[in-house]
Amino acid sequence: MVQMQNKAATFKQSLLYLLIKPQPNQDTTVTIQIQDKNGKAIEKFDTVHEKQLHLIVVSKDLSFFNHIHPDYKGKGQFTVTTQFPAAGDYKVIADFTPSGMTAMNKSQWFTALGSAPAAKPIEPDASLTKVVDGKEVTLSFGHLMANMELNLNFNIKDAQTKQPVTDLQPYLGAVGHVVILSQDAENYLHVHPTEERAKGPDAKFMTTFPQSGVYKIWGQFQQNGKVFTVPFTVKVP
Ligand SMILES: [Cu+2]
Repeated sequence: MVQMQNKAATFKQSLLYLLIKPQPNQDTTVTIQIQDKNGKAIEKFDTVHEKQLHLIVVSKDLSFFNHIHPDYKGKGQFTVTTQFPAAGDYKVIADFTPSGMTAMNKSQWFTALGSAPAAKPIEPDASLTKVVDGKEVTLSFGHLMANMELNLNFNIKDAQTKQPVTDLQPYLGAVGHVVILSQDAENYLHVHPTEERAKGPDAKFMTTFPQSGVYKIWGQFQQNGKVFTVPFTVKVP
């Protein structure tokens, strides 16, 4: 993909047109054009979790995760300025609901030019308790298996005092937002909060893992006006 240097990379799908000038470590404008099979712009989108478009950006090894919200410019076009931390392959996933249609996601791989750092291995976590931004977060499941709806629970404590956190603020209209991808980033799972108005210490969600394998899960929550993101890697038997 070296020939893309100094040129924008463009991708076309029936519903998505991504325009990216992929440069690592500097402001990069991502333009998303959403259109129908005939190339006609889709112009109306439902607001879902407070936004018309949710954009997830991950590195190929899933070590980098970003969840951003492009601005709607009209005529099916959204833009956002963001940064990609290093050279290498990234997947951009657009999650949106054209008015009158069901929620959908469209994605595209692209490459930020330069010499990419070595990929980090994607290995299941030995412990499902993580400390992030002073919070100790423990992930638990009802019964972890493929192809069956199951509950995920994030229990959140203050890492220092071990006191339960009970003042989570709504983030995107709910107690939190959870993104799950299969190890190869091909499966993007829909996750729904089951108690949207909860404030902690527990945040509960539901999803279905389509098949056994390794998945990465990012839970995002807000306290004191700040969003924190907790990653977990699990193996679904
Ligand atoms: Cu979002």
